[in-house]
Amino acid sequence: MKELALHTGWKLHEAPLRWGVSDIGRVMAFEDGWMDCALPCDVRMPLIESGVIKDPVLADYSRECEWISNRSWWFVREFDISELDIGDGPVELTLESLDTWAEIFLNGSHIGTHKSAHYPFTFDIKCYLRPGKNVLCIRLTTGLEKVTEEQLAELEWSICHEKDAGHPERGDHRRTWLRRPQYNAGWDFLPKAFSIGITGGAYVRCLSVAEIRSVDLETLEAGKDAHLRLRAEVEYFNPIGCADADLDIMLRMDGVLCAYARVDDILLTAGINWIDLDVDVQDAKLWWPAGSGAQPLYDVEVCLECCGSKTAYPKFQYGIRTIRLDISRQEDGRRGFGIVVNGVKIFCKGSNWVPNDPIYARVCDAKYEELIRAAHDANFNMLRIWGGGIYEREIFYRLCDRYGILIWHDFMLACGAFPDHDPDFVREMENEADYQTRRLRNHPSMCLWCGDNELHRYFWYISLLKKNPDRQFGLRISNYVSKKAVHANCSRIPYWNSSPFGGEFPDSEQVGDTHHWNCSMHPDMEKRIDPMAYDLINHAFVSEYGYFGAPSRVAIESYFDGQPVDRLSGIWDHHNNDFEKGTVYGGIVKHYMDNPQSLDLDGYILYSGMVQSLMYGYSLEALRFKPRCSGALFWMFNDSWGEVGWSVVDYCLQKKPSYYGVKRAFSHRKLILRQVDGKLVVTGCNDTPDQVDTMAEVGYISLDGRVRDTRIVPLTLLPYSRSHILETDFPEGDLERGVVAVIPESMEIAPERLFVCETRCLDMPDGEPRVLCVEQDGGLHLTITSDVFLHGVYIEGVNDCSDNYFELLPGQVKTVSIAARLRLMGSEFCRTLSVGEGLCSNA
Ligand code: BMA
Repeated sequence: MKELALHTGWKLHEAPLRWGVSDIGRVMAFEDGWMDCALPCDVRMPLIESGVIKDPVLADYSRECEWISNRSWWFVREFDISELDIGDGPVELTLESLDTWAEIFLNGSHIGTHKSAHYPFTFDIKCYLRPGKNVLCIRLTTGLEKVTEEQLAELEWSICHEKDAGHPERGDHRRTWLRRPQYNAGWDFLPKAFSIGITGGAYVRCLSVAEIRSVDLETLEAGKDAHLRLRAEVEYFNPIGCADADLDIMLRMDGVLCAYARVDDILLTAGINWIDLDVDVQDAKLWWPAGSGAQPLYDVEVCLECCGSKTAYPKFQYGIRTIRLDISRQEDGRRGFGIVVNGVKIFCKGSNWVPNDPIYARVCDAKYEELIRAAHDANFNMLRIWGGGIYEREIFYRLCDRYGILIWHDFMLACGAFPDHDPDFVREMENEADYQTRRLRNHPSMCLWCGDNELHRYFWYISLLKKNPDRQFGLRISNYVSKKAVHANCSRIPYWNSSPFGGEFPDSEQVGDTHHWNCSMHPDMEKRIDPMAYDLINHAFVSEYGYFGAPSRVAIESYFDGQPVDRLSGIWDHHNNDFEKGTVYGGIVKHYMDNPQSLDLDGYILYSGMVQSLMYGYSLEALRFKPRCSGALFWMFNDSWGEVGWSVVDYCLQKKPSYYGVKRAFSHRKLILRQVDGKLVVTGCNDTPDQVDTMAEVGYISLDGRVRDTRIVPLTLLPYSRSHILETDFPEGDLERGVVAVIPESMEIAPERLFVCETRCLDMPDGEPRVLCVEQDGGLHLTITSDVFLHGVYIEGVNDCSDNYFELLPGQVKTVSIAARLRLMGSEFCRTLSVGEGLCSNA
């Protein structure tokens, strides 16, 4: 046996914080108080399981857990090496993720200190091993205790967003000195709940005399025949000699060999060796982002033969595609910012991704799959991994490859001053960037590395740099350290210094991306809740902006943990995003009704969700409408815990009404209507390679359906296009009693109406949705219509349907596919279809 996985069979004990390396004997002498655990393991997991603490994501229990950071935590695992096939090479211990400050012992000897959760601890333990039973012990703390007041003073005590932004309970100034996940120090979207633990896998591996340490597979040309280049890094462990070796690579799809290349008789010299090998793939199947094509993945095997033994690099999947960031100058003199895949400019549709839990070690693969599938089903082609979180587990990247989700990946620095003047910190960053760029470079989904989240913007706003001209407070990491790592390890993946970045100052319209928070965080409530403000954005790429909505009843009841849900309670406040500041009620008043405080809980969830849906739907369309804009990522897709907040899928994986607003705005084929200079302008978006030609009805339709002042026009959506396809005189009619609409004949493109005034200003006719037909196969398919205009038609009690919380134009027939049973209800502005069991069986 070559490898021992040490995932199960661990024991955990706590001790005072001051117990350090020299106290290992005292810890090992504990006779009781040990908790059983398995990896990945945050100490909170066994503590919750054994009833010592309550789950910090529930109620306000996060406040009761702070003592955990003031203890040291000792993990112990025995393992037997009798069955290990130890040869001439090293025996390596790998601990994939240690959060954060770790002292590692083997058989009582201290074998290392590791200070980063962002890259593994790897060490040759051969000379520490004993025959038979061995004992591994790891002491872990948050690392916060290591940060001194002097160090904080060196950074001018500077972090943003939490403590300094007026959220005294959230955040901790010490976080930026530590290479640990930043978000669980407390952020606007979750409370303080520091992670501590062995948050990845653990292995002992017996290596051969030579091993393939890493491979870099690059697509040089992606045409009918593709040309790839493999660069393998091979380590020869004999420190004083050479050896002969052969290396080969095989690409298979569905078990069929598609390409093979080999290099014979290589001379490996002591230490590290680089071997290049070109590979041609005939009739290559190209990988595309979702909506623009398929995601064929080749199974890749790279093998080395040396000194009579064969070793292989772990098999991986590879998508053939080229990637480029187009920042060329545009006609108006400004620069663009667009991702180009296989030579085709992609409009990036998606959102920001945050860790799924403050206790990220407990997030299971099924949750990742559910979320990435939901992103794909909402017509996303991009997620941005935000720099305040974590480098995700392998499963995340595999799913993105499989579902065609491009990844904009920040390095893990966010919102604060970081000690780039400290050599130790810089070394940690170098190790982290080197490791992560190698680890992730072969994923076809990886399309952009970005230095950090908001550091450049932060220092633009505050005067720290001017006060300390010799300091850069972290900018050096993004401007040099991470940039160099990307250039050295995967230069074909574009790099951007920060998000936002570009132009004379971050957020400028001239160059780069923007975080457009001027609307939803505007001190003036009117500006926060006006969707049309997003029509005014002129940036090349919007990588953040957000709007609030309530989570599902399921999520709310779960975080009230059995206590009655009360919107005036402390628990409600604790689970309300720090920046919400009355926006939800403000939005409901603007768009639906006075006195939203009187809504019951279901009404609050529904109407806050409808406003969030409108705000996201309208704003994403506004950005997609602009020829200059090449990407729209809202903040944020998922939740770290249950709260009234920015996300569209909540902590309990329930889709909020806004999920569907986003999904419609991101349809791969889509018409977007706007009134420009008194004209009706229609933009046709077609992310797909197939052209669509259709006739469409255009004009004014009264809400009651009686007036239909329309005409028929031909529309063409060229392959991979986004352009104005129709400009016509603005239809005349009373816009409180009717809508301006475009209704294509083709079922591939949804009808659209122009938003001109708040829903509450529309003179809504009486009417109900009618179910024309119910079909059932694997799921349920409802064909619904209405004689009059209906807003907010929703099917209650289902989480998985093709559309929900939608409008029906008079006479429109729409089919919705559902994965479960349903019920429909009504309210003043929102109409629900009640498809209970009765209706299913009557049909
Ligand atoms: C952005 C992010 C986060 C933050 C979000 C919402 O700027 O980078 O730091 O949570 O705003 O406030």
